[in-house]
Amino acid sequence: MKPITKEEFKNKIELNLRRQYGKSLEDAKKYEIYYAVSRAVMDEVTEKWYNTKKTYQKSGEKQAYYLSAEFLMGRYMGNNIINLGYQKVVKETLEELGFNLNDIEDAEMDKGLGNGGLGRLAACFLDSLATLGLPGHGYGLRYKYGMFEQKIEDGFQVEYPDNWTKNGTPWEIKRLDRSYEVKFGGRVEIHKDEIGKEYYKRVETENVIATAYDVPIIGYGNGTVNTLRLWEATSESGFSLKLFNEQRYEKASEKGVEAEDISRVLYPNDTERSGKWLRLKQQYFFTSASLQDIIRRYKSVYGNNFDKFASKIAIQLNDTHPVVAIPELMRIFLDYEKLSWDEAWSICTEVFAYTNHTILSEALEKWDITLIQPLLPRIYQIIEEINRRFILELREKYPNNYEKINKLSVIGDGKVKMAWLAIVGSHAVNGVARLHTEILKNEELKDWYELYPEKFQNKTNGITQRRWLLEANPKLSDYITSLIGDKWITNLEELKKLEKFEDDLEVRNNLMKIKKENKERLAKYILETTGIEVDTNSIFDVQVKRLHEYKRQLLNILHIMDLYNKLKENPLLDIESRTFIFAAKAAPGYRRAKSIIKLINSIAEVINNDESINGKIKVIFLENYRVSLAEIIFPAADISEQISTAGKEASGTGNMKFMVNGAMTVGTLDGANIEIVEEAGEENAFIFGLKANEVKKLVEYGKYNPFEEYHVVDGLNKVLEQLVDGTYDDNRTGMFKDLYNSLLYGVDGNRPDVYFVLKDFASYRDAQLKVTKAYRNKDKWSHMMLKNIANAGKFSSDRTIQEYADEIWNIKKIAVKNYI
Ligand code: DL6
Repeated sequence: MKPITKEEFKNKIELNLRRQYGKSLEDAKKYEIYYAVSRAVMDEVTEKWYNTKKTYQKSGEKQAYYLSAEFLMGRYMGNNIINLGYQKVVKETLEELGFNLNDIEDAEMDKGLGNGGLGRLAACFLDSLATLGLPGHGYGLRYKYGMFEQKIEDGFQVEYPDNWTKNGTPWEIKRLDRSYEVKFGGRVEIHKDEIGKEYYKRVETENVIATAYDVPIIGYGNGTVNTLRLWEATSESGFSLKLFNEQRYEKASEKGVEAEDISRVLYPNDTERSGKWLRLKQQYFFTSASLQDIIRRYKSVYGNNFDKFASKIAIQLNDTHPVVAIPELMRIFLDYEKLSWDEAWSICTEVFAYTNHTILSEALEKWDITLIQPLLPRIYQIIEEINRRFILELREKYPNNYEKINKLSVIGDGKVKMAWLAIVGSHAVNGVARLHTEILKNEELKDWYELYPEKFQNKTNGITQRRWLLEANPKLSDYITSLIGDKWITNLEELKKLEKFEDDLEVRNNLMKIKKENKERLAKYILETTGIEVDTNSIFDVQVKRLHEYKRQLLNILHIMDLYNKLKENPLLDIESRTFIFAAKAAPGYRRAKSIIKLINSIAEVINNDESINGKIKVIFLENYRVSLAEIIFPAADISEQISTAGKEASGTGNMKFMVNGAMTVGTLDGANIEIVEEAGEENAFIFGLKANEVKKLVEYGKYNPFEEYHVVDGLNKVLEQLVDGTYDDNRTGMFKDLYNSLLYGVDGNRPDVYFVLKDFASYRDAQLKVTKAYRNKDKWSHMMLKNIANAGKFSSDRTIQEYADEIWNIKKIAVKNYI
């Protein structure tokens, strides 16, 4: 295909504007230009997309499908333009038309169809699959409302619907020809076929229609366009004209609303039974539609012979959310395709693989039988049968060891344990960083590892450098390319070549200069959104991630309180100026996480308005953390706060984005921090705190008493008392008192300071002192920065995906041919 010219591109933009809005360039709004530019680019994508599909089909090679309840894609336009190699032509065309590409990009709403790390990882994986030319696609849910829009009102988090489709959705294609029926409820009947063989039939079900929306996933510079297929739910008989005409309006659309609820919101609040019901519905809905789609595609080539299924298809289960796919594939094989149990089961276990993303045992999903049985009666029967057969195996392996058999049973205590089902039904189980996988093998899933050692693998997470360096940090990207060429874009290990400049002062000064410019970009955003002016010579110390107690934003803010106290006691205190930057969303029902947001904001209010400290420290909470905001934050950070309680963070991926953008880690030896430090060198990070085995021992001995820290660690008692003495205002909600109690006394039956915030406080403060010292020595600092960037190669999701492809999926690169 010939590359598009500026003239052609301009014509396409104008044409799309006229067609979509009946407008010319002169009177088009920014989001209309965004739409028209996107559609113009989509015209170019569709041919490549077609060629990719055709090539895959003709090759007959194995394909992988990534089933995930979350895909945190962010914005499409900038990334797609870059991967297609159209950045120059689009930028220049827009400039000639009097627009700025960055401004137009800002009109695109983020696709926040995920919560945090797990969903963003899925998005990075798709980018890597396409860039590596691997036949791998995503399947998920097209939530009408993604992750909520967060506003901070009076210091509190307030949630608003995230209406991401409001500026149009030019990057997707609705596929009316790809829709499937998904059945809920009803009963199971046993029938006999012509030869007298029994089969199961679901009757009196509520049927929901799944309709596909396809999003192109564009590989960098290689002509590959894979697919992310997201399902939308509608009802077959969604609207009753009869009831409407009887003026029973609510009743008339009731069925439609109920069906549409399935793809209405990401993570419906599931504290109540009805929320849980909806969540399970979502999971079954998207996995069933995806499997029906995969089977349709397979059958179009191989007909009803499933012998090749496992050698042509790999399915990755992203956490437990899509695990109901295992009994669903069994159901389809048994009830529709009439395979025997053994045939069906052997295919299933070869096809599925499961990734675990959490050590928090409370986060491992379990469904009440009283929920799953009425909602998915046939699925429940199949799970029972899977478990019955599994228990028979266990009895042989562990005769009379009832305790172990009970522990491993997929069904127990009135619940179905989805992680257990995943392990039984998959050929591979992986953790997402080395420490995480070791903890799974030796602690959380110890019995399972003993039973199936061959299934366990580690796949340390990664991030795509195309979004997190090339797109997010154009200045640094250009500079790196000028030093070592541009191969790093598809092979991040190339960054290692930067090491030859480690003694080159000019290079290191340039890195510092770029960092400063990126800090200025962030400072401008901060000023525009909060009205607060920050000093770009100060250390930008950043903690951005979901708000969770184990991630310990509380440790960060307690340290800030202490620093502020010290500064008040001694205004001449010799510290380096710092801007502490936070951004985080708390789950709507997670009260303590919301208290921490309120605390950060109350402290920010006091500190930022205290003239006596001469702006030496500032605290910024940026609202509505999302991918596009993260793209401005990472390049501007000096310090990356990765301070989870050791053993709790499965991997982390923000830590990798900071590293590749030249920020230094202040962190515990947790998750992927361990591997980051290994690569960068411990002297190029600020490591503190308890190690995972020390945390484990403290928990086991049960002797930890936070009052010891309270009394012994200088300044800590003052900080803690300030939580309850009115120094900071929680608007009489009792939120700060609860934080105080949770740290010192334990609430709701929990032990005090579950996450060892106080235990690690002194060591954290020491690490922060080292930061101050290191930052003063610009020579040292710029060297550390270079070392971090140069050694970030391991953390590309290209490396991770190649490992999945080779060691779990067994799929190979396919070069796309031209069919049109
Ligand atoms: O694997 C991606 C990401 C990890 O980097 C984070 O460490 C981990 O917390 C996250 N896990 C989840 C799952 N639920 N919980 N909790 O989001 O996965």
